[in-house]
Amino acid sequence: MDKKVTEKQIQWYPGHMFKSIREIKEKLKLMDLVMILLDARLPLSSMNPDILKIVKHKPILILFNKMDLADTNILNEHMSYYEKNGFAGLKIDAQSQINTNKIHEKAQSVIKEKLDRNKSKGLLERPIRTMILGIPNVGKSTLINALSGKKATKTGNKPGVTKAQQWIKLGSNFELLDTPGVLWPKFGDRKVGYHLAVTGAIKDDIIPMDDVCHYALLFLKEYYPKRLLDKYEIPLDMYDYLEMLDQIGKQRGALLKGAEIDYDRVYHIILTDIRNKALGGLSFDRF
Ligand SMILES: Nc1nc2c(ncn2[C@@H]2O[C@H](COP(=O)(O)OP(=O)(O)OP(=O)(O)O)[C@@H](O)[C@H]2O)c(=O)[nH]1
Ligand SMILES: [Mg+2]
Repeated sequence: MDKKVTEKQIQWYPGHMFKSIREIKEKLKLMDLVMILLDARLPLSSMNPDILKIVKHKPILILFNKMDLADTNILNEHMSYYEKNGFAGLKIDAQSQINTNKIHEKAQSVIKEKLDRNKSKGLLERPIRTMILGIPNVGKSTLINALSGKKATKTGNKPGVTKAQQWIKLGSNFELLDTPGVLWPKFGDRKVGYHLAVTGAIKDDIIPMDDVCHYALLFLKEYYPKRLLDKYEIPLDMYDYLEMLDQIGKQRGALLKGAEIDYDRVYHIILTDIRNKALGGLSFDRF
């Protein structure tokens, strides 16, 4: 079958994201600190430049979430990069609650001067007021539920689950504002759009599947060729995108009547395997 690879600029910036940005600006002055959740698999592509511009004068704690899905060595490199640039950071897995118990102490250290000042003025210690910011589907609501020890907010394995801001008070540690995930109007680098699409930050029904899977397979071929061999029996000397698609289709039995490859099913297999760690921990951003 002749398949033509299309190239489109990926974009997703509906009106509710624009509105969310305005609401974030309005609430900012109430915050002691802001927490930016990045996706540990793409610590550069998942940093929203518009958000960073808005919050850059506030104390910031960066949480690298979904550490369980990332390639650990590459994640550590990115964490050092952010640290060198003056950001406090912590890697976490909000779903399995790894390192989430360290967040309060880390947040306290970021705003230590303010806390010390308040203490010397004799002010009573109060919960740290913070907002959780990040791209869609990065795990903001899951983190809030982990910190609160109950299902305080709705979560889901697709972008755009949280529709409005919501305050959650957590005993004496935090007062947290959950916010809807936001992207920005235009991704400067095409790779950013691909990384966001592959990992599920952009609604699947608006992404050009063929184009995104093309990018993903060539990326995996470059950085993780052995995993393609182990998972789909793609030979190490096979580099052609269409041949790789056909191989996955045959190996997984994604066939139409007449034994033609069912490409839509192949796209689904690729993205699901990447997102569910069936190909191991992956890091998409590289220096
Ligand atoms: N593997 C893994 N999955 C996670 C982690 N944190 C969250 N998830 C999953 O990621 C998906 C999205 O989580 P949410 O908490 O709804 O994400 P959100 O950032 O609130 O998304 P929006 O409200 O759409 O902006 C859910 O399926 C979570 O179970 C993590 O650390 N590791
Ligand atoms: Mg949410």
